[in-house]
Amino acid sequence: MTMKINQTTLALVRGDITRERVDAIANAANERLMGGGGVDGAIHRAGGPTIAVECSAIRAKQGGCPTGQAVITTGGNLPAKHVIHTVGPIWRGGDAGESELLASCYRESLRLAVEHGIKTIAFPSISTGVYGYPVAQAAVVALNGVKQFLEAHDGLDEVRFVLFDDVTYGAYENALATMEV
Ligand code: AR6
Repeated sequence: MTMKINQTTLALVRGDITRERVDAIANAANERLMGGGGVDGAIHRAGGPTIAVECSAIRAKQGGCPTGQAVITTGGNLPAKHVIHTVGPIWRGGDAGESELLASCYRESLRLAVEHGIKTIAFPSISTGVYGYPVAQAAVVALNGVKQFLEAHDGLDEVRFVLFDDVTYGAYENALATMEV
């Protein structure tokens, strides 16, 4: 499923983000940039140790990455040249600023991408695994966050959501179908 927002294609696909041939993939990281399970573990395994080396340099310099922010490293052995690590909110029931923080993840990742001349970027569904954000709600926040950014900024050819399972893909498909263009 795809949609065009100004000059940028917004696409939804099912798949494993570590295999995507794009300039950058986003990682659903934690504040310490320590690696972990889920998509974070898969990215570090597939990309090899240079990603963790660069994460540890960022940790030494600025202590990590606050929730809602993003940092960039090499993609190591991945087909993608860069990994943009962003830290989604842990779901606490919805009244703890979760939606603003989740929208910020997408916005800050895209801002960093444009700054680095990245033309194509893939996102996983941030926060909807270990961090427990309900996927139907997260999909609306994610797609609207990306849409708002693309309406205000040129420079990206494609933003692709790479969704790992049918339930997640379905939630994003529903959210995109009901999104106003
Ligand atoms: N490609 C695309 N999506 C994937 C892949 C993959 N290879 N593997 C898993 N997913 P999660 P979070 C999906 O838990 O909720 C880590 O330990 C997964 O099915 O990876 O933001 C970090 O270090 C789900 O739909 O991220 C943090 O501590 C989505 O990615 C914490 O988990 C996000 O699930 C972050 O939790």
